[in-house]
Amino acid sequence: MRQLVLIPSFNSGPKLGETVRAARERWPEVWVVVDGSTDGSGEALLAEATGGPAATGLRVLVLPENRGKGAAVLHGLREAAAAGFTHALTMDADGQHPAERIPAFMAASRADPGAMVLGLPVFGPEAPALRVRGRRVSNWWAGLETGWAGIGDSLCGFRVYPIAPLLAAMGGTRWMRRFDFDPEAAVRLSWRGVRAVNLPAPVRYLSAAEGGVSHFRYLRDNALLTWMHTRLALGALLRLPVLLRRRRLGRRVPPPASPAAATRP
Ligand SMILES: Nc1nc2c(ncn2[C@@H]2O[C@H](COP(=O)(O)OP(=O)(O)OP(=O)(O)O)[C@@H](O)[C@H]2O)c(=O)[nH]1
Ligand SMILES: [Mg+2]
Repeated sequence: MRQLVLIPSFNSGPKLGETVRAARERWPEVWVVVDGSTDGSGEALLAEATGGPAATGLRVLVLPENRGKGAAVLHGLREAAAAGFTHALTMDADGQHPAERIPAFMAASRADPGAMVLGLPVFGPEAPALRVRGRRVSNWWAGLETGWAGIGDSLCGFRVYPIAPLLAAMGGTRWMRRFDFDPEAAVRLSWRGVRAVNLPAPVRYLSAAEGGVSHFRYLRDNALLTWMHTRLALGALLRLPVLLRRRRLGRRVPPPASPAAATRP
């Protein structure tokens, strides 16, 4: 088993350098995929990565054009698999994810290598209510699509994936390349029989003054997520016999009553 930290980054500004430093303090192998960034953050990191022995374990892959978060992760996963890595911890480049949780997540993955270790976000009071409510809806759908197989949070990008089944899942669809990556990865891996281990992960929303950047666009990305859940719900219908059999075997998690109930605080 070989584990690395994989950070997709698109125009993350100065937070990219801070995030990478924090990750490298906790893990020896940290790779960054710079996804067609135009803000100079990639160049600065690239210079650091070619800076002699201090850069050992740091690798920066640069995509010349922006392709989307999922496509950036996929590029990193393929390179990582070719280099002999078996598991990847993905985390955002924008300072929202807790680097101090890397060792605990990697340990959980080592204890159960066949599983995916999913971050269960613990939000502070600054988290936008609309986003927190929206993810409850996404979580409800992910539960339904997997027969309530135990996905704690469908959207959190702080996770450890077993690389081989994720590459197989992504190879089978042309979706999962943008914002639809995180939920679809969890659902498709669950369909492939990959168990979910859920661990808490504090997630911060940084103000612009603190260097926070988000590329989430409410209408565009909610439309993408709605289409994603539509096709995953159809995929779940096709897999209904398998999902029902798994539920009968006892791998069930009690579902909330409805998406509306799931959105109630
Ligand atoms: N949105 C977006 N993110 C990308 C892309 N390529 C790489 N990423 C990285 O994917 C991660 C998630 O992107 P964010 O825009 O922060 O999305 P998010 O954290 O789910 O959304 P917020 O909760 O609003 O911050 C970050 O590390 C981005 O830098 C891309 O094309 N679009
Ligand atoms: Mg973010």
